[in-house]
Amino acid sequence: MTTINIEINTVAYSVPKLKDYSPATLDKAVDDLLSALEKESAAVRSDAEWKSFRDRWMARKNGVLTQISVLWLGRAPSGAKADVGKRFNKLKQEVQNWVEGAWADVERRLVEQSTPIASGTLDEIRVAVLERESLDITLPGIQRPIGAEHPVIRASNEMVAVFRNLGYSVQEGPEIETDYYNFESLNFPPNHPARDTQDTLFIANQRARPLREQLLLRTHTSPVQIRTMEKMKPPIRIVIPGRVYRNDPPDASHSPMFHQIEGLAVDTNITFGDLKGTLDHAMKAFFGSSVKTSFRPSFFPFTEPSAEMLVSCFVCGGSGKRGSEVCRPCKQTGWIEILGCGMVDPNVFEFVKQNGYDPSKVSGFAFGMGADRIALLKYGVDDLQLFFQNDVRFLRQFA
Ligand code: 2NL
Repeated sequence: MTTINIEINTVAYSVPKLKDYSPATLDKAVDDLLSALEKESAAVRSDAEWKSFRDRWMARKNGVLTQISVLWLGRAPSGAKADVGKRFNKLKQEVQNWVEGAWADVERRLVEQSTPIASGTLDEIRVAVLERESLDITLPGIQRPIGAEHPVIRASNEMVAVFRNLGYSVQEGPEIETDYYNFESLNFPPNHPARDTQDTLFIANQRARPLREQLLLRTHTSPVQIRTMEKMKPPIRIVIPGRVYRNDPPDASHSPMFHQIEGLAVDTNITFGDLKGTLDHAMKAFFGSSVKTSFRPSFFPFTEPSAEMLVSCFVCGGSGKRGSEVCRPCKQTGWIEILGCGMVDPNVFEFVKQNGYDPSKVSGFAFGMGADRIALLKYGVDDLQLFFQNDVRFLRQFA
């Protein structure tokens, strides 16, 4: 059998005006009030309900007691005042008792509902509640696991730190760039085939703009070097870490988003010797003092002459062999390609000539490397995709 409890909505009690002040009328009014009080008190179930019950009856502003003191006591003829006053004081006491009682019921209900704590007398329950709500502030706190630096960011920061220690400052710039900063000012003229090597991701609907203002995702961090030369006069020494984008399908060594670190030094009389000395030092500081460096000719649109730098393989020590096995990172050559570099092409300086970069007065070297690649090499990871899948079991190993 199913029992359905139906709650009958009764109209809430409201304080009536008294038509006379005879004891019979007063008795009846008090009785009505008390039975309403009892009923409302029994309906209180929760903390919030109890608060509104208390306020309805006892609030100074417009509570039932206040209304009674206005409507009954205040309007009583002088002959009835004393009697009404006495009844009012009794009522007040009665209301207080019911309100307190209702709270005790709520408390008891809370304890019963949620506890293994035993029931008992009100005092026993109070002690139990207190005990449960008490807090031992000498207990150790809850340890929340904190994240770890991502290996690519860590490698990038370590490389940046090497250059900071040489007096280089760190610069950053936008990842959405204009054609001018990403290509034109770096000596990639419009329609020049050198642009094809970059697999650029273009922002849609830019055709209506002049070419130099068209937006794209930067393919290298070099635009920041131009932006910095526009705002800082020579001499400068800067490193630029950041994300770059190319339309390369992802595989073990490619990703459409990857990280670069570029550097630039411009002053009077900067030579290729400065480039070699600086980069040789940087590689020893980053990979270990036993690595050697080697340079071979290359081409970049923004440097002339240009070179590729290699470091001796720090896995096989340059031998190309690991015991009887071949050395993978250097493909048995004993050398690993690490970065591209060169002397800043005078054509690049022409774009910032007005800010003191007159190619007949200053010279400089620049270099760029893949931060993801140096992280792969330094931490012995064999698949670039592991850096971007964000599997905590992988990332945790770098914590
Ligand atoms: C590479 C090669 C390189 C630069 C970047 C540069 C910037 C300016 C002027 C001249 Cl503003 N050069 N940057 C120079 C040579 C190489 O990067 O393979 N990067 C991953």
